[in-house]
Amino acid sequence: MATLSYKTAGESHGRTLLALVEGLPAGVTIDKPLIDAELKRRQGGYGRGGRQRIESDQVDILTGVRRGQSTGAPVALQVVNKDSRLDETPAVYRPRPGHADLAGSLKWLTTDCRETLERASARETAARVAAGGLARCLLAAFGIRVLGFVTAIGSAKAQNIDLTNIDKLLADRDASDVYCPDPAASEAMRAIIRQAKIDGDTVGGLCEVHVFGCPPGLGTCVQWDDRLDSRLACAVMGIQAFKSVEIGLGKEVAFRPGSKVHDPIAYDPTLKATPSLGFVRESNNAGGIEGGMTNGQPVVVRGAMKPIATLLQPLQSVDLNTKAPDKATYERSDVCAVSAASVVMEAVVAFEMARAMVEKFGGDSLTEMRANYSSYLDLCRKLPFEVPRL
Ligand code: EPS
Repeated sequence: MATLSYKTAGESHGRTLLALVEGLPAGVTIDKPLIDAELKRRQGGYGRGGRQRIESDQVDILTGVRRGQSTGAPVALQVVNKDSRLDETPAVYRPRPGHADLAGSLKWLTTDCRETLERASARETAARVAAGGLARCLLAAFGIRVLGFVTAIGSAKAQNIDLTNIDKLLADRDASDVYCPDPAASEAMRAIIRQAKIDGDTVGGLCEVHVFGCPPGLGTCVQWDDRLDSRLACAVMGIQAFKSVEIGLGKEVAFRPGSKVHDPIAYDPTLKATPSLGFVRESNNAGGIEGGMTNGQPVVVRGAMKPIATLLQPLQSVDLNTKAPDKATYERSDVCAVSAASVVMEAVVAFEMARAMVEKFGGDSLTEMRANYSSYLDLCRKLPFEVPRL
């Protein structure tokens, strides 16, 4: 089966960050300005630390693209670190609770947490945003849009998010420096970040990603690790500092009866031409996925990020060399990176959606994939078949 995959490499203060993307069909128009815009957004958000004033992340597309289009060969992406001084970075002997420091030092048999933290750092997510950018270029060819935003920072929660007008949602999100489309909530979020900074503390929050224009049948129910919901959960949980993932209603399903959870099905022939094929729902509690497959409704994924583990007022720790009690090390860091994390979440969700598209419709080229896509939707519209299917 054709599939799409990627790996990343690179340290926070190493020479560069890399992503190697395999399985991108030939003929996808690569929108470098779009990828760079997402990298820039990842660097932003109210509450970010000093590093982002040093870096100006841009993607270098090293392989697999000719004259602006993918060739079908692996695509190597690079985001160069300006703050590159890996060999000169100081040792860290006092692990930060909540960071990879202690677990990684024990794993790799060292007392210098630097060995672990350089790779564990969320700086690596720049490479994931670049890979997600390629996925978005593929999805754009099918009219699929992926939109992420922040819905909570600390106790400040978004209340009024109108999902019916995607362009307005995007404009409202981009008008907010915490990437939240609700202006009143954005103000409250800023106040929480300001206070955390004064207190020498950090804050986490919630991000939500919506995917519009998905055809039904992406993912599968036949194998647990090929379900689209399990793939999405893996991708989102794989983001540094993410502690929970939800699809649609998420954990709220546990507190309601079935009649208040499942989305009744209706048919509207005027929508037959859309990817929903005319099967409409008044609610989308399933978050667009039933049985591990898209059902034609927007896909909705939510992720919770814990507060950054590096505190200006450090928590209690021990020195790994002496075992004596001491305060955890303070490293330059962010007070809140939830806004940036929403961009990363958007990227990893986009990648999983693109992977599911390649697995269902994949061919070697976008032309072949498009032909498979439209013939599949045509077949769906022709149901029921007059002759037995098999
Ligand atoms: C980050 C870069 C890092 C941190 C942060 C995210 O840069 P530096 O360590 O040089 O300040 O600001 O990384 C972490 C949250 C972490 O835990 O390591 C980035 O580019 O996103």
